[in-house]
Amino acid sequence: PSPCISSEAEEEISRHPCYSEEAHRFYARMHIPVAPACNIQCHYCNRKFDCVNESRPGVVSEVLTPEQAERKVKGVAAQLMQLSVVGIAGPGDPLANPEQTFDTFARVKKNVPDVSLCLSTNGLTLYRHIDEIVELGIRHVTITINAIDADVGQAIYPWVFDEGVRYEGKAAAELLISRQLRGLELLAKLGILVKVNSIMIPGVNDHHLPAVSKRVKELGATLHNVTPLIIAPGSQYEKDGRKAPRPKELHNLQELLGQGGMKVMRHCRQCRADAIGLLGQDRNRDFPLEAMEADP
Ligand code: CLF
Ligand code: SF4
Repeated sequence: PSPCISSEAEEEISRHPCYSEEAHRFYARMHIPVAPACNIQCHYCNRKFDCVNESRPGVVSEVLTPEQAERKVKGVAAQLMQLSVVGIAGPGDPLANPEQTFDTFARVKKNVPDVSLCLSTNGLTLYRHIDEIVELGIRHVTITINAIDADVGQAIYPWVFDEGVRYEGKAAAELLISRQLRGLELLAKLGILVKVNSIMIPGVNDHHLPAVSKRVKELGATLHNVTPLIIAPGSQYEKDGRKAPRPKELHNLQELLGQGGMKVMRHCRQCRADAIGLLGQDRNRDFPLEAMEADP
């Protein structure tokens, strides 16, 4: 336990299957896919599939409306006793769909108040949603930060789109990175538990990730989760012939980051945007929406 983490935060971490390796044996998470749109482009992504930032490519989650999501969460919570976290992580970026995302969180909070709410985002518009996050009592936020240097970032993000303006090249990476770091700092100052996800992309950001880890730790991130690049079919990186890191390379990097003093997550299972169950389990099909139709 770290001296700068409150006992309340420790309690919240101990019930979250991603933030605590121990918890993932006992506690389940449920993702609700209510957020189809995205406001940036990553070279490893193909928009036909789920957001790769916290997911595996090549899978398609069926989008639910907030009403359907409410029904589904109520049904799953009644049947899945281990459920401790309800997260929104796609299939696009949750904050590129703020109405759906926050409407859904509000419904979950009202109907299933004993689960924690969890949000995963690319961070572009995070700073504009701090008040909603606090008001809804969202205590866990993940930001995918693959670079803190725009020279590295421009090899990952061809464009970002914000308030009617499309940014390209280095300007796109500069804007995204500055927004991610600002969002992280604002949330951490409020005591919200921020996890940073980074995709390890050999030849692009692998040597840069220790610098990312150091910076996000300084800004108050609780945990760093580095996951291997998995290239979506049809993505730019597939065309470029990029390769995933070998397991050993990933392991070595995680060791290095741990030595730098950061708490490193090593049990991520790169969930789908509609995953239900313990990490690694995909029990979505056990809980069809049609079965939730009749309100008990
Ligand atoms: Fe979901 Fe993400 Fe919350 Fe966990 S997943 S929104 S923090 S409740 Fe967890 Fe899945 Fe890895 Fe994500 S294992 S992909 S880190
Ligand atoms: Fe794809 Fe997610 Fe990147 Fe958006 S943030 S382009 S959905 S990987």
